[in-house]
Amino acid sequence: MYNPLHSINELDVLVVGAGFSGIYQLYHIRKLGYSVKIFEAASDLGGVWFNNNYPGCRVDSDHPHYQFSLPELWGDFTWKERYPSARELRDYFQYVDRKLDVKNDVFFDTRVVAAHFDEAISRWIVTTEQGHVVRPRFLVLCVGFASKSYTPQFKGLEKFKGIWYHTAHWPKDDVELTNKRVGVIGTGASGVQVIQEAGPIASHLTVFQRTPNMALPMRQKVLESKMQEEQRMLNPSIFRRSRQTGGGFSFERYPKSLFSATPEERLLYWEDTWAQGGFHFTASNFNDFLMDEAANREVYSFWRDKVRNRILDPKLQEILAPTVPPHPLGAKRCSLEQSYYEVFNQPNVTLIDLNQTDISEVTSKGVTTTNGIEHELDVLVLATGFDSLTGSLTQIDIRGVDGISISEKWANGVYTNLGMTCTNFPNMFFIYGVQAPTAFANGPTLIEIQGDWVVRCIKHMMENDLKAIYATPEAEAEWRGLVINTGYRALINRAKSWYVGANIPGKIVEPLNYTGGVNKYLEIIEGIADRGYEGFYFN
Ligand code: N01
Repeated sequence: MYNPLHSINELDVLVVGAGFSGIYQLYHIRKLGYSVKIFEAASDLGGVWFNNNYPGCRVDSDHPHYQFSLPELWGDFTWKERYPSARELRDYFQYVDRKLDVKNDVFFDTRVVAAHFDEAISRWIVTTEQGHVVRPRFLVLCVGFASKSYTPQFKGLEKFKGIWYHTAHWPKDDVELTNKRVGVIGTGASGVQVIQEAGPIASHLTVFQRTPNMALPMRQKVLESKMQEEQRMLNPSIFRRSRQTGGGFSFERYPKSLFSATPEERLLYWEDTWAQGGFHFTASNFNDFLMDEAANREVYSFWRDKVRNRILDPKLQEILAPTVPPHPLGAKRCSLEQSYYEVFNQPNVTLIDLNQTDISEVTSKGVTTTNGIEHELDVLVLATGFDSLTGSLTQIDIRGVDGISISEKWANGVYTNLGMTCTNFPNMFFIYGVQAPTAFANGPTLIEIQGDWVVRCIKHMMENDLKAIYATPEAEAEWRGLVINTGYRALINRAKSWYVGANIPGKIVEPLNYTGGVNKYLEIIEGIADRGYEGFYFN
């Protein structure tokens, strides 16, 4: 049978992944007239929004921030909700395809398993799972930060007779939760969303919590199309402003330290940002709340009191919003919730504090905890997260000029230049990954900033007939130093979370994100390009 992949051998650019990052690359590279294709492991566009189907899945960035800023794409798409669901985002990606004709250049169900650089021809030799080989000059990895799921080795999991899924592998056909006994392990962003969805419909819901989520009110709302039309003219300003702020949103930290404000000023300001909903509370908070422990504690107290007011049982209050915080607020990602805390007031919901009684094993009937109680379940949801940031790349056999793989290179700590390139891996770029502001940025804003940098670099090389770009080891060491030093200064890294790799047993624990802010990051990377790619050399 004819397979169009066979006709492709040499390409200017191969993009891996057809989510926001990959489509943005395709759009720009194609415009420049270079040959480019996307290889995508899944069967449709959308990246995480195609793969994540678990009940309640939706984005935590509010409208209009979570979309492409390309003028062709925001003029006539009408969003339904302030925080769109995964389903709505999948519709958006179909709209993007209709507008930009994306799918013609995407090979779906095409998983890249290896990429080896051949220095003699300055090309990447890329192999897919089906054994196809292509040789692009440039390899742009747009595989996201959460494409390698993490399932803990629970004893006995294989014996469970009910249905179990990790949230990232939830099937496309609905799994019925109505009137079922549902268990959820994990209370991160995925867990919170499943829990508030399952609580009202399950016959019984058992939540296994290790660390409480300092969740913030989402304040979801339906978007009226007339209001959207009126506000659209602001979009260009909002998208430009998003590049000028620390978090990649159009709102910024309050330009004052917490204790320089009076208690009244603080309270009124917090009430205001709390009422706005979502990350307005954290991203617009006092400018030292993620640097100063005492300031952070004040913010925590405000959060704790707000949350406790919604929980009826004092014992549950203490488990969900403890008197003493387990870590600084913001050191683990705060989720956005709509009815999360009310779920625990329901009589059909049990909260297990794993710090008091841990999971001992999974049995054929459910989950047993160390106090000897067996929690019988029909459906077990593992909302246990991802080998974030590095796992997306280390799961591919990527080898640079010296034959060393990316996972070998990072075995004792991550080294990148600018969170987009690596020494000894010439002509390879990655977007929305490790050592960039990834975890602390609105996705599309950072993806477009990094995407522009990569496109500019490729254009510069094509126009000047430069075969390969190499990051110098000195520049890489300097970037790592900056990421580690700024990271350890911030409270953001004071929790056992995926921000620092502490969620994966055996993974090196260190700051994995650049915490200097999206605006500062943009200034740095643009400066480097303006100065003729300082820290890189070409041949
Ligand atoms: O994963 P997580 P996630 N026994 O790592 C628990 C993005 N995202 O999929 O905190 C018991 O945050 C673990 O407990 P603890 C977003 O950036 C976005 O929820 O380590 N429990 C934790 O509660 C997000 O931050 C959206 O003590 C165990 C949970 O599992 C990132 O993806 C939606 C355990 C894992 O939480 C990851 O979120 C979804 C064990 N052995 C995801 N091992 C939106 O935009 C782990 N846990 C809405």
